[in-house]
This record gives sequence, structure tokens and C-alpha cells, in this order.
Amino acid sequence: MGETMSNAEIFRSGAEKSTAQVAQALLRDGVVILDDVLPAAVVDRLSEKLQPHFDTSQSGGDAFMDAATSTVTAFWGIHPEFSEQLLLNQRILELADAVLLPENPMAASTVRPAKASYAARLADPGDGCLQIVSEGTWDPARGPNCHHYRLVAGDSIRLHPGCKDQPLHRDQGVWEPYVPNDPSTPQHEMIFNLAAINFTEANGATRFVPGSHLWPKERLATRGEVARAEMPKGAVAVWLGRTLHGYGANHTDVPRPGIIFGFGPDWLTQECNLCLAVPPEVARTLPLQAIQLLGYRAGGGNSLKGRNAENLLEPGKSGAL
Ligand SMILES: O=C(O)CCC(=O)C(=O)O
Ligand SMILES: [Fe+2]
Repeated sequence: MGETMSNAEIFRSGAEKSTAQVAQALLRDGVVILDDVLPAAVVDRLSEKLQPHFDTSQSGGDAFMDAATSTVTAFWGIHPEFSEQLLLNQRILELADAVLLPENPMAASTVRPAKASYAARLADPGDGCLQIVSEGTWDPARGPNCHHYRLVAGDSIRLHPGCKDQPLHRDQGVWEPYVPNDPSTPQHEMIFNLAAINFTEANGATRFVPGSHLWPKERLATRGEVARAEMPKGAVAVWLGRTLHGYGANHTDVPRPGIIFGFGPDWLTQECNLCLAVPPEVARTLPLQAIQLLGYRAGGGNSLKGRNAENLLEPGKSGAL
């Protein structure tokens, strides 16, 4: 049964809307579509580069990934153009900066936020038993909410003809119960899906439940609450880790390819270990921001002696490891 009875709609934005407007819609609805992110010719070049990897990639075959799907995870390592077009894309980085509120923004135009007035100090109870205590105030709505953000997940997914509806789910469910689904806390994940052909209801355009990022997790969505991310090749659907969604059934006779990647705060573990998926010798060939987004960057509570914190592939000034 299709979802044609739905009257739910997804906010759309061409390049004309400001990042603040798009971020506001994303935080309000849990999903937006960015039109015209990449020209069709660029998308076709990326698809061509992915093609041989799909020929050998494993198919799914469980309740979550239908047997009529195939995925390529380490596409960043196939060719630098994936990073150049997607990870260095200023519209994408500006939106990620506005939603994940890092101390160190990635887009050239984002203003670096004021540091949180939260600090550690040395305390003495009066008998010289020194201890470190932290104090200050922190507003999660203003951030910063992480030292930096990085890739936490990603796959290029092909829905083959005959693929059935994916169960609706929240992507950040992979970290539950350790990261609870609590709408009052800062965002923990945002996900992007580039349409590598026109996404239509017939070929499996991603299904979304706008507003579901704010629901208690017991609430179930009904068909009438589901909206379709029908969008042309080169558009990108963006959603939050808490938004209910899933791919649709592919009723056509051609595969529906998408390129998905998710960002999260540096303090959250990666769902897929991207430093193994894209090992140092391959990562070295990519631009610095891509190296950082893959996870080769220290910060916050994480460091590595002897390495440059901004690029862990480079030696640092702190002596040998
Ligand atoms: O490919 C899609 O449209 C969505 C896939 C998805 O949500 C997932 O695999 O987690
Ligand atoms: Fe998903």
C-alpha cells in the first residue's frame, strides 16, 4: 500500500534561503530537502566511480536492509571527488555548523562561537587535599556542543527493483540506551542523502515523519503522517538522528541509488569506524577537512602524543608517541 493519502510535507530550500532559515526548519520538522546541491553531471561522475564497487558489494537481507539492496561504505576512499563535492560543500557544512554547534566550525562563513563559560579549577577543602572541580553554566541550545563534528555513519545505498519498504526508524537508535532519545538534549546526529537519480514515490524516495524527532519514543507513526522525499538528482535530504524515516519500496525496474553520510559530535563513537574504512594511506590523499571529518582529528577529551591534533596523520610537536 502506498502513502498517497499522506498530507505531510517536507520543507524545501534552493540556495536562496539562508542557512539560519533552513536550520530553523530542520530543528522544527526534523527533515528538509536542499535542492540543487550538485549539478547532474557531477552526480553522474560520482555514480560512475561507485559502479564497480556495487558490482561486488554485499546485499542486505534482514528486517532492516532488504535482500534487494546493496551498499558501499568506504566511498570516500574511492576518489577525492566524493570529499570535495560533499564534505567540503559549504551549504552542507554551514547547516551542520548551525545544528551541531561545534566549538570549531567547518564552513568558511560560520562565525566561531564564544567558548562555553564552563571551566575546571583547582579546589582545596582547607586541608590541602587538592582536587579539580568544574563549574560554570552551559546552554545546550546555544552550544558549543562538541569540540568538532565528524562522520559517524555513511553508505551509498542502492534499492534494487523489488526492494520493499524499510521499517521506519531513528538512525541514532544505534547508540540507545547509552544515548537516550531525549528531544530536550542537543542534536547528536544529522544525516544527508544525495539523490543520485530522481527520487520518486515509485522508486523508493525516502519516507519521513516530520515532527517525529520531538515525539516520545513510544508513539507510532501512521501512514497519513509519512511524507516522501521526492526530489531531483543532485538534491539532498537532510534529517536528524531522532527523525523517523526509512527508504521506500522500489516498484520500478531500475535501481534507486543514494549517497548517505551522517555527522555527529566528536565525543560520540562512529557507527562505522571510518579510520579503518578509509585507512591512513588513502586518507592522506584527501583534503584536510575530509581527513578531519573522517576522524583523524583530536580534540576535547581525545589526544594522541606525538601527533598533530588537527591532523593525526601528521607528526606533532610533543615528541614521540
Ligand atoms: O536509502 C534511504 O532512502 C534511507 C536508508 C536509511 O534510512 C538507512 O539505511 O538507515
Ligand atoms: Fe536510516
